[in-house]
Amino acid sequence: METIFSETHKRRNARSELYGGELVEPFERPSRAEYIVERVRSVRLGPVNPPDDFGMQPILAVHDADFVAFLQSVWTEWQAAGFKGEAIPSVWPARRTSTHIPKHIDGLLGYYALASETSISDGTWDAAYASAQVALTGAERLRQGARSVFSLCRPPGHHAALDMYGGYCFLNNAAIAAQHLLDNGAERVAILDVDFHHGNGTQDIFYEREDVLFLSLHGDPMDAFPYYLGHADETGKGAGEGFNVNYPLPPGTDFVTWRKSLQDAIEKVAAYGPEVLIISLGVDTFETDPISFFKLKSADFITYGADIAALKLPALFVMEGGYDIAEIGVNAVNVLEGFEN
Ligand code: SP5
Ligand code: ZN
Repeated sequence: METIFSETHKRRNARSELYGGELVEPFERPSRAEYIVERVRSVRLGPVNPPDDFGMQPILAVHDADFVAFLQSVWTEWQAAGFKGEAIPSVWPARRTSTHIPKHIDGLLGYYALASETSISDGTWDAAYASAQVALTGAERLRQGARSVFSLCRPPGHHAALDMYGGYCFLNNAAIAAQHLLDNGAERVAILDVDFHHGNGTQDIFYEREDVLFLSLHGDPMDAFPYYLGHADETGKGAGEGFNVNYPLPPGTDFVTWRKSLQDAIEKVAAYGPEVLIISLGVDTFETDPISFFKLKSADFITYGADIAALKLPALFVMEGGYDIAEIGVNAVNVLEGFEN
């Protein structure tokens, strides 16, 4: 399996994450991608190639244009306002507030943020842009006939919504890849999100559409980030009714239980009959992940990679989360090897 990877991910190197009232080193840090690409190379998964550049158009086919412009300029504007630290929102539109978009960068930041753990700093946009290109290049390889591709995206994307960033995500790489396939001849795409966290951004982007089936297995939002989306009763809206499927699972969920939801999701994907399957691949379901509460073991990642392969669909794996960094390479590549064998 070919891996697409951009060194530009290193430009995303924030100093701070607001966690439990402290500013800590971000869980989502550059070494994550380095461990994964190292593992890809050591098991000889296949060639590792840089992305092509598809420009802004496929990003703007998914995200709000003002939001994208904000991401491009926020760091410069934040500094120009005289702030000394990284860009962290401290105020939000909340219940019963107006829908006017403020001018001051402090207000604008909260307007476009869905969480405050994701500090913005120099290079964030460059890395987010490159990460989207990594996903797009993977999608393009499938269009050219590849059976499977690994888009080693960093920063991740599945929390990024139409016009919101957060949860370590800025641009929704999986959604951008899906839209690119739809805009180039595909009629139906399925996105299976196996990251520990609910893919709220992907759900948001496709919620009213029937050309993308979105399925997500995740920590129950009653107990886990992103808290405000990901319940089982969110099934889609309008033309999209029935094309959004959530599997919220409780603290302590082990592989046997998790796999039952996966099997159900796989049956639904098969019934939908998409041309392509995109997997939002987060390995924060691992038993020792520092911010998550599922109990998957390293060998389980091989097993479920094989489960997904049984669908016999062209597959684009898009890297999302996973924060037990010492094991992230083994776990992510186990899925890919399970899929291939
Ligand atoms: C892509 C991805 O995996 N994003 C995850 C973003 C999670 N950010 C909020 C983390 C809050 C963790 N709180 C858990 C308490 C654990 N003791
Ligand atoms: Zn996650």
